[in-house]
Amino acid sequence: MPTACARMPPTRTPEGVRTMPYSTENIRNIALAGHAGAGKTTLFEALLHAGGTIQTAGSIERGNTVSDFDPMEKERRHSISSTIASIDRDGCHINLIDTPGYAEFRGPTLSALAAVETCAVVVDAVNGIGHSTRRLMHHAKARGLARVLVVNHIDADGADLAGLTDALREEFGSECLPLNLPANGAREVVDCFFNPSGDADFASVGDAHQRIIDQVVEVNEAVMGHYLDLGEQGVSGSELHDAFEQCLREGHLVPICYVSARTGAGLGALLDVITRLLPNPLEGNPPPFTRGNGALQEPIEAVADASRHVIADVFKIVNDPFVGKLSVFRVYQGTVRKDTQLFIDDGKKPFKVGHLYRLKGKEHIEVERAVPGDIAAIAKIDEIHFDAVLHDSHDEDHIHLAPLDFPPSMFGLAVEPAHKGHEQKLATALGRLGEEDPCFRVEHNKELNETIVRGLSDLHLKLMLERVRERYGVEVTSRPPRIAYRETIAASAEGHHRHKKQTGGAGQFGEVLLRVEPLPRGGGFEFGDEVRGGAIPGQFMPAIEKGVRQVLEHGAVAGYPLQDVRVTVLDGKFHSVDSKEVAFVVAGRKAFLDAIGKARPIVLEPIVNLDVSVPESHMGDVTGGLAGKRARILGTDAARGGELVVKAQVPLAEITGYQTELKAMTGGRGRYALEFSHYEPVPAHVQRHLVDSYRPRTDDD
Ligand SMILES: Nc1nc2c(ncn2[C@@H]2O[C@H](COP(=O)(O)OP(=O)(O)OP(=O)(O)O)[C@@H](O)[C@H]2O)c(=O)[nH]1
Ligand SMILES: [Mg+2]
Repeated sequence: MPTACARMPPTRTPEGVRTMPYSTENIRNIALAGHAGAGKTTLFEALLHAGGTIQTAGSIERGNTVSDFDPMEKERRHSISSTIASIDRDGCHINLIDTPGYAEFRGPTLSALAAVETCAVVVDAVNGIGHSTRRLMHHAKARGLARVLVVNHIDADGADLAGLTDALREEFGSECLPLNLPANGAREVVDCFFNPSGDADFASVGDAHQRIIDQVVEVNEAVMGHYLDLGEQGVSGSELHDAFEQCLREGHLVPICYVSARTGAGLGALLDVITRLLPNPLEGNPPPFTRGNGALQEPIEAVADASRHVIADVFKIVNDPFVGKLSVFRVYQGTVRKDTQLFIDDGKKPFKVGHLYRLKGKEHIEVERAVPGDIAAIAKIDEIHFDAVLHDSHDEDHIHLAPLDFPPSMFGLAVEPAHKGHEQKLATALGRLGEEDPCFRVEHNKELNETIVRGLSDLHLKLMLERVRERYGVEVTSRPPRIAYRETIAASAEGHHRHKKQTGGAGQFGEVLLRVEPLPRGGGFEFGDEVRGGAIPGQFMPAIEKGVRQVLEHGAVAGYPLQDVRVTVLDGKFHSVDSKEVAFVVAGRKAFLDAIGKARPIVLEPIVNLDVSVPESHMGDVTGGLAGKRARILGTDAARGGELVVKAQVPLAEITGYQTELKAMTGGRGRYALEFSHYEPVPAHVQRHLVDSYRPRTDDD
């Protein structure tokens, strides 16, 4: 069996801060994700307490937890941003990240997934699987993370743990297997991995043990051979650990663990699973780093070797008006030390790491170094931005970590300061908040001289604007939301443009023939080059791509960003004197517009998953109301307190004023939550209206 990390004695920094020396293989990085109210923040607190990081555990109700320290989080009793703290146990250094469950704060949650090997998806034993559970399981899988399902609230009355376990396996696959089981009326849990027998509240410990061992040995022929020949005792600990880790990496096993963050049941067992079984930064799937831009991007490997050049990725920014900017990063390669000089992305000028910190909620604890795999923070370097790659040599210029699949920011509001003269203050405040939450975007519409903020829901924008007032003292007025439509094409077509201009001196010449093809929904954008025989020299491809991207950004038929399209340059002509970058930018853009015109352009609208919780007596009003909004009702679930949850998919454009409507319909007793689901073509009459009201920018060539 794998042993826990080697024990090492603690040391003290000159300031007297107690630190444990640890190397990469002793690190575990875990994000707690899951639906709102599942108990992540309480579990985070309970684990810090059980692991000895804090002496007493706070609670959400008392507002004294390590996470949720922000006044707005305390007031709302929900997490809004991610929080990091660590546990030193059995020689392991566990970096835990608590993340918000509300779909509006998916930005900070997904950002945290980029920094960890394991995502623990926390499920509330009473309320069961929700949209967010599915979404987060999907995101974690897509990112190649090891996943663990943590069933919390096992102490609660009415928890049907056997039923939930079946439901989890039905929903997420038979690879979801209990690693421990609740026992003694959910007052404790009994391990089923290291332990082949015992009594549990439901299911047989022996069977659970057998199933998990069978699943683990299946991935590796050599281990399987030993197992079949010699039985479990013939398989060595390290063999089993390696096979277990491989299972997690390949998604062949998703362990289920049971806890009560309130009573403490299962916490020790969960910590044991973390230290003994979960991947360290040398294991797991490699992080998706690439070098280069556009079509020239190639994957590269960051090697978790402490002596190599530094590669680190910034996954969280906090702008405190008093303390300044805090940049939190994960080290992938090399060692970041106090006094190291680091470059930001492709910047030429380095900055010096004055102080390096480990985080414990809002506390910053000074450390000397951060080894590969560790999470650390630097203060007061204004140039650092979210997603920046920090490195210590120009050999690592042009390196990026693949972006996360953030949901699109569908809700928009046009905002302005309530008091004249506060324009600059507002711009600064919005910019700072945009740095903290990648799903909160700020745009400036030059034509209308309008600032638009975009976010994931009306609540998201409302809270962000509240922050502007609280943190930066700027009052804001806003106007009704706009819908983030998208454009795409429904057919393949070719487009052509010859750009030729002779104005006195040197001319401009560029000719492009290209093909456009629809990609599946969510396919984004692909750009390829199939030009033969040097008809267009390779050096002009980036210019053509630039022209194409201009259209992607501003749209072709209705003024909305274009997506899900593949563009392939097929042929063209150039002129040895007159062909310049600008000529191919124009030719690329116009050839693309020409192709789109022939490729059945369509406008897409965001469709959201809507959960409306209402007392049973209002059920009919709600479903009736939704029927008039082009909604598809997916079903109805029973929830706590005799409420029903109506689940539906509905176009976002139809429910922008739903808050008021629902309140009126239910006398304030209804609640709803929504989350982006996908894009779908708008009905023909809506498309006609959007296209007719679009006034394209005047041509500028
Ligand atoms: N009975 C019981 N209550 C719990 C347990 N864990 C959390 N709670 C309570 O559930 C509520 C929600 O807990 P949180 O920890 O804030 O949930 P969360 O998942 O962090 O929620 P978000 O931050 O909104 O995503 C609080 O009132 C907790 O006290 C548990 O294991 N048992
Ligand atoms: Mg929370």
